Amino acid sequence: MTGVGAEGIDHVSIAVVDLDGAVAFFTGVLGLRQTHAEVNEREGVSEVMLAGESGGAQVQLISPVVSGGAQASDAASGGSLNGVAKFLSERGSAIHHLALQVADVEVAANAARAAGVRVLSERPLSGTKASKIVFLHPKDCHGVLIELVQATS
Ligand code: V0V
Ligand code: CO
Repeated sequence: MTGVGAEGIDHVSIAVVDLDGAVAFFTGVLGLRQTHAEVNEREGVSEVMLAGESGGAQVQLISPVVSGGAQASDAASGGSLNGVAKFLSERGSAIHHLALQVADVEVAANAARAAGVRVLSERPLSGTKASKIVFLHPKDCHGVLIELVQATS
């Protein structure tokens, strides 16, 4: 294994202001199919996973959830913003992160640290479908927020 040992692309994540509208576009216009949806309370996001007929990498749509079930447009207008709401208020809907598959996220995170890349949590966090994830700082990854994903076994 070289470095972090990324094995492939798990998902490309897009932060969107209008989650329902984005799902309608990615399914109805682009032809992907929704495979999963969940709310990740810790990250403060509502997320939808989409995949194409041939499988391969997924597309993840994320939008902030704020208390009371309000949406990104409300979060962006004031109050304390979570990371994704802040991102949306600064950039609008845009590609947010690239998630790479790894066999063992703790080993991968240590390899990233050894390469001088900032890992944004000391321990792995819980991601989509109970996967184990860590994030790498975009400033250490050529401007791209990278997520490392160990799928649930
Ligand atoms: C911020 N920056 C980004 C970025 N977000 N650059 C590329 N891609 C992004 N997504 C830049 C920003 O423009 C600043 O650059 C700099 O990084 C510092 O940003 P900041 O606005 O001051 O924001 P911070 O420092 O408060 O937070 C940024 C980070 C934060 C990336 C550290 O958002 C974070 O910890 N993210 C990891 C968690 C996360 O994103 N969760 C949501 C997805 P300049 O202006 O200084 O040049 S959850 C998920 O995907 C799950 C659950 C899953 O897939 O299973
Ligand atoms: Co993700």
